[in-house]
Amino acid sequence: MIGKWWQEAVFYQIYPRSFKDSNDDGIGDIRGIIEKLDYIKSLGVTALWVCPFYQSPMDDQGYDISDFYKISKDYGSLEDLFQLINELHERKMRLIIDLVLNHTSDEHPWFIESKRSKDNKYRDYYIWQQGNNGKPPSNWESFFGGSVWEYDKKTDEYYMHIFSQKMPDLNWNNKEMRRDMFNMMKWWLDKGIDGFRVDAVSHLNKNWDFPNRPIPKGREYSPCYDEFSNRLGVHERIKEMTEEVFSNYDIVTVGEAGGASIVDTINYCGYHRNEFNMLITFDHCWLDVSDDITYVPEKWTYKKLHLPDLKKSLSKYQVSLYNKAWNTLFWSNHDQPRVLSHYGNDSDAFRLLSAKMLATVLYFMRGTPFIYQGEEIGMTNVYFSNISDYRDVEVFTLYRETVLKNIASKEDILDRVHKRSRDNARTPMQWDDTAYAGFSKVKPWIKVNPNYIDINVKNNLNNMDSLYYYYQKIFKIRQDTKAFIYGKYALYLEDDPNIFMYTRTYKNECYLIIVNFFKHYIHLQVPNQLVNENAFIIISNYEGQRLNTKLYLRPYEAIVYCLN
Ligand code: TEU
Ligand code: CA
Repeated sequence: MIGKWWQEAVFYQIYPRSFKDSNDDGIGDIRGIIEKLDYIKSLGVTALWVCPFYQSPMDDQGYDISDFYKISKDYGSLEDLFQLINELHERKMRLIIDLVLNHTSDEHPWFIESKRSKDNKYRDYYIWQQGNNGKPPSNWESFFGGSVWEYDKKTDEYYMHIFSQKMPDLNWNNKEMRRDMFNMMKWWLDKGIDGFRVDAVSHLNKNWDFPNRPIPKGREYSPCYDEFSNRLGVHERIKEMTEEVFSNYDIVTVGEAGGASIVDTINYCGYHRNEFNMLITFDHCWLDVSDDITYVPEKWTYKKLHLPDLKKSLSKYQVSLYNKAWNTLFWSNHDQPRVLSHYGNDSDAFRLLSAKMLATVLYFMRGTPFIYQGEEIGMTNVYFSNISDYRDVEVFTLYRETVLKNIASKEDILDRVHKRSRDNARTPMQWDDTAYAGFSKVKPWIKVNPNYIDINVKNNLNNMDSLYYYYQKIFKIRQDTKAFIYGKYALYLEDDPNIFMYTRTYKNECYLIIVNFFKHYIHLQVPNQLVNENAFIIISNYEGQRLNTKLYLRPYEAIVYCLN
């Protein structure tokens, strides 16, 4: 299947709280997005994914929704959102919005009712269970740390929350709840949006036997995510959603399913599955976590990246999904550290080169690019020295479960937070070098990264060699070259620890992508069959070098050759 608009699209992800503040209250908003649409469009972006802007107590920055039909006062009004849709459509761009189905806020009227008594209509909208002799129903660990169960005194039962305590999980076995959710989805689609990114969808189905599972040494709960992730039953739910809602609209749907295997992925978004159009998974984002989970959950662990692991991970999806399903291509989002600090090199000397290398290696692959705000200007992780500068509930639970329980030192935890925290991606967008980076005229809800003086949109736009123009060029090339959209992928030198090299082939066209992933100089022997006298360079991050059987690659050098 080829030729769908979303296969040829370039998505730009916006985290509204941190993008642009239009009314100077320190919080980004919908009108701020509207102000910047021309900036985004000139990058070559054709569609936006905007993270949640619904009414919310903001325990998890809006993923905890207390009214699906209202816009948070922080972000504006429904009229603002309708204007955003219109302004996008006038520019021939599209909008997908976040659809959060796994949970609501504990301040949602459904949950307030649900808590009231065991026999009210909404009780069964959530997952309530009796305790086990004074203990929670199971020993499962929440993604945000601590137990997935929270005790409720009034009715003497526990409710499940796989994220924060303020995000009770919905019970997708309940038919009325599903009907209410489908109506909500239709309501939004009737407003003219072009699709959904479906949040945490892999968790809609749980193991209702709630078995206790082994607890790793030194830890309190069991990180047995498979009890509530990517279980087969979830596909029945998604199929029903497609039948009842999605299939009646000309839209795109992108599911988010952390931990989905290749088989799972094809189940979620295979061309003939009637589920989603694409899937977001994180295999390639987690290749530098270690198994040292003696006192912190896996996501806070670290080891050095082994490049062949990354090649294997990305290539596996490139190859296995061919003719079966369509890939998403992304390095970062609002839940990941900044890729430039994560897999690149954020030092002054190598920032630009490594950022261009990362863009080259990923965005010439097969699939739809999803870039994250600030990636195109080279934003980096932030290294706050105080825990109190962070805003993410996940950081607070980590701190509570380790430092406050005397399990780890403050320094240790801060170092892990520097590497992994989601707030790395959530500092305000850096527009220029004026106070607060031109994001707002007042102190923002989270501190600006101090490197905004150098790293900002204004500097990027004033320099033809900048990352912004490099991204623009990549997207232009993709748009003009079907081979980069539909061409077949083949990996070379899969065990080489430094070089990432692959080809894209389509009809009689062939392209060769070569990058040096690290900072040392490398002698590279290019396989003979790829070397061709007429090869020429399409894009590179240095003064280019002609294709030859022997190449000497400079730090982070990236080159794309046309071989025909
Ligand atoms: O993230 C979901 C998420 O991180 C997990 O579902 C993921 O699949 C898991 O870590 C895999 O092991 C989304 C949002 O992107 C995030 O910002 C929210 O905090 C979260 O859902 C809850 O809504
Ligand atoms: Ca604002």
